Amino acid sequence: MSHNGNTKLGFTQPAKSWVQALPVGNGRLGGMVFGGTAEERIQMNEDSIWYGGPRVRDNPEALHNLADIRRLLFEGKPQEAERLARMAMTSTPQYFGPYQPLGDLKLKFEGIRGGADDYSRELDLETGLATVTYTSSGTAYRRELFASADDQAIVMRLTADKPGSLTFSAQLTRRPFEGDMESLGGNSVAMSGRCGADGVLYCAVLRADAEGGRVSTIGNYISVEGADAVTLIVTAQTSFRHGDPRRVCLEQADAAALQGYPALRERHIAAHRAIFNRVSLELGSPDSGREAIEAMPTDVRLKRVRDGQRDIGLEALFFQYGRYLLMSSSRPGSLPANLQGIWSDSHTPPWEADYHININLQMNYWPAEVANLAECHEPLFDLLDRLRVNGRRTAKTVYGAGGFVAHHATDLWADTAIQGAYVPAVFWPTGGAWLALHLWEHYKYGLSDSFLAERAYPVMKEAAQFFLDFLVTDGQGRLVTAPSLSPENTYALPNGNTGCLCVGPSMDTQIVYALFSGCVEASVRLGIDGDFRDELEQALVKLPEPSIGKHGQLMEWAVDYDEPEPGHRHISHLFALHPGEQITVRGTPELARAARVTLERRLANGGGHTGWSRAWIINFWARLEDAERAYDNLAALLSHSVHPNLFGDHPPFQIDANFGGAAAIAEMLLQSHGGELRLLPALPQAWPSGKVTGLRARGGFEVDIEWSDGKLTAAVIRSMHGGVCAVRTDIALSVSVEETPGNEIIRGEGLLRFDTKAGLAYRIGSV
Ligand code: FUC
Repeated sequence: MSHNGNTKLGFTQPAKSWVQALPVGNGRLGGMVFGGTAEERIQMNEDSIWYGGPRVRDNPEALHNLADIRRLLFEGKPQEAERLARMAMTSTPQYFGPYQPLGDLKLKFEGIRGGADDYSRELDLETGLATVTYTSSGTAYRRELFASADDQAIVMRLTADKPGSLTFSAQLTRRPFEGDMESLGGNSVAMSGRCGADGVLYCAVLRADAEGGRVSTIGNYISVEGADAVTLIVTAQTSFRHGDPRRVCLEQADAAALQGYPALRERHIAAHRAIFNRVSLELGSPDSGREAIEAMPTDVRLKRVRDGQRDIGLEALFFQYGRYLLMSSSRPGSLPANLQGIWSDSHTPPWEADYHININLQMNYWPAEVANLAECHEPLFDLLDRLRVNGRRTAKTVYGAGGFVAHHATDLWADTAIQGAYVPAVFWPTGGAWLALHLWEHYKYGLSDSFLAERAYPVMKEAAQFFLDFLVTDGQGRLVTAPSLSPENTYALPNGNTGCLCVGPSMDTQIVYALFSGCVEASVRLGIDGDFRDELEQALVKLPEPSIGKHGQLMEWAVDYDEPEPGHRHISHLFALHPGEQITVRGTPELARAARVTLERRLANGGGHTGWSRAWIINFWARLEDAERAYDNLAALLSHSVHPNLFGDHPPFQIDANFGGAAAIAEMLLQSHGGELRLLPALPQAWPSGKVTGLRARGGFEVDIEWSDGKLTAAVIRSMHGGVCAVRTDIALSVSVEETPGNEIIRGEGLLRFDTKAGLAYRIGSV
């Protein structure tokens, strides 16, 4: 196998299971490449294939029971409140339908018997190409596959080193819910169907163009005989986007075929590289004897890591893989990356493979800005636009409130109702508010005033309006959410009872604090909405402060309850530490210490057992600038919570660990919350030297950092918008404008501030 560097996954066998297959995607279409020799299976997805249609599910009983539910909570009777909420608030029907597969592309080859030699199956993150090569009976075969964003098709090229060697059948299948198969004559077949009585219509088209030999259709099959080379094109669409998905599939397949393979390939690679290569990461020096390890197959490397050996190249690969997976599952015009990105082979996937918005969907987007994939964030904003419409209705029907609300999970249709009846999760009205903060983050990195005015602020404002109506006064004049809960945790009452539903869980207060403060700042920047701003400011001072409990921990609930499960996977009450910025090491040292106690207690009680939870923990330690704890948890993530193809493991597969883990690696190298850049804030001993280029920082900067012997050696900060740049450092630095070396404008230690001009780069060196 070729040298891996840190941008390739490679195997020396076909995939036996789905989590050994290699993922490709263009945001909307996904493929999992198994790479069999006699039979190939490409399991495929299209992002809008979900079971069932849009529904209005808000429970009409909710509003007139709301006061009673609140009263029971204030009286300290959570179980009675929960009983009533379960019946009066849970939506009807209770569940929305799951995300489902498009189907499989299956190839069956003639003349390939027994074992194949020189087998290799690779995924090149830099080009987005999956490649399968092997030799059989003296003939060398090669397959190359990618999902093109420009051409909206999955494209596969088959070649062999001897003319006329390609004889195979190709078909589309969708077991166990087969679609209607259609032979289009010539060289194409189609498959179409409907996902439930009121769900989307879908269609997929498969087309084969061969050089040499013969192509024909026989029933549902495409037959290729004695070809020298073949290009297969799959297109797929649903009625979610198009009135006539079949027509669009045919047009897109024709348009792709017309270009021919070399042009399709070249266009794809150029567009893919233009995004992927914005960031590079090298951990350790290139000549530190890692080549031998990096040339090993990915599963072998992973096994070494599970056996306790270190592979920092795999850590860099995991970071780049996170970026690759985000650009493959979330691109402008696609739906957001769901619990499995876009890759799912089940008609009944875990948690419907939906959008869980009490941590998981947000975590998916943590790397988007810092890892220089800002446009991949857009599908989330499109979803928010639709949540806002449905959420107005839910806010009014369920709570009698203005603004918009979304609960703990949503789907293709941007459903905002209370989803399901699992009490620890569902009665949580803060999902939409948390998502709205993603618009604010996007603005803070990119500083586009039109984005703030037209997209971000209106959604943030409406999310805030809901809470201005929904918040109630507790006995002490403070404003709190009720009913709500601390995602998905349970507390113990002194009488032995347990509860989930509560008044004023810390996470809610922290999210509302971040949202209201963000709206205040945004309205000042935009110079609008003075009265609304006053209202928010008056509410802000009535929000409870984060408080410290009997163990020295940050309190999860308004009352310092005991926890039946102290190692719980959710650590919601540390939102203020990450992704929020209310708690910082230097700004609120006591709260930062309490956050540390909370983390230590969770970990001492078995915390971090799901992949995403472990990924969040790394981010927390990075924010606490505890490099070694961050690194230990990264090592634990890689050794316990990833599959052979490096997909994150909940278990089962869930993609948030990939994205949260990638974001955490960035967070260890660069932080920019709280108005200052910190270079290498949590650099572990395991990464004594290295280089990262192209990370983004809030305030409109792009940053390259180099270090050796555990110390920063040089950094370049490119200013996109001008303005003051503040850099926190613990070693003496000098800053000069890069174009005129030696033109030192500042030297110092601690917090360096310097003015920047848009378009100029500033070189930072140690003195
Ligand atoms: C939240 C988590 C679970 C799982 C699910 C999809 O409910 O508590 O661990 O990740 O989302």
